Amino acid sequence: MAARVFLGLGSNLAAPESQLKQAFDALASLPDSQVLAHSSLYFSKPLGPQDQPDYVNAAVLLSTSLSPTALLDACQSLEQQQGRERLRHWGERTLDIDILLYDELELTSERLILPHPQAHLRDFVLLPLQELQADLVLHNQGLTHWLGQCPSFVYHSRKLD
Ligand code: A4P
Ligand code: MG
Repeated sequence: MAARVFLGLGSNLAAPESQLKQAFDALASLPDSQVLAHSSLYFSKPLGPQDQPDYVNAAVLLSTSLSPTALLDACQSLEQQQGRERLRHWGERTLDIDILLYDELELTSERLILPHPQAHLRDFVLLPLQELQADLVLHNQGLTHWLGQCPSFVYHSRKLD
C-alpha cells in the first residue's frame, strides 16, 4: 500500500525557481512513486542568517512505496545532484527537501524525525501545505491554527505555468 507523503522544498541559490521545477521533475521520476500535486512557488525572507538571499519554497504531495529511510536517501541524492553543499546551519542552499509527513507515521531515529519537527512553525511550509490539503492536521491542530502563531516570512506566491 502506497504512503501519502508531503515534502517541503526550498532553494535560495543558483536560480531557485529552476531548482524547484527541476526537483518536481526529479521527484516524478523516483522509483515506486508518483507526484500527485505540487503547490505554487512561495517567495520568502530567510529564516536564520539574514546575509543570504530570499528563498523560494513549495510543497509536493507524493504517493510512494519507498520506506521513509529509502525516501530520505532518494531526497538527499536529489539534493546532491542539484549541487547541494552543506555550509552552515539554516544557511543558503541550491535545494533542500524535507519530509514533512509520511502518512500518520510518528518516528524519531538518528536520521529522521516525523512529522518534521519545525514544519508547524514556518509559514513557508504551512502555506504550500494548505494549498495542497486545507484540512491537514499537524500535531493535533489544523494549519490555520499554526499559521496564526508563526511569523511572516512569505511575501509573494505564484502558480507555475
Ligand atoms: N532529518 C531529520 N528529520 C528529517 C526530515 N523529516 N526530513 C535529518 C528531512 N531530513 C530530516 O538536514 C539535516 C539532517 O536532518 C539530515 O541529514 C536528515 O538526516 P539537512 O537538510 O542536511 O540540513 P539543514 O536543512 O541545513 O538543517 P535543517 O535544520 O533541517 O534546516 P532547515 O530546518 O531545513 O532550515 N528560510 C526560508 N524562508 N525558507 C527555507 O526553506 N530553510 C532553511 C533551512 C533556513 N531558512 C529558510 C529555509
Ligand atoms: Mg533539510
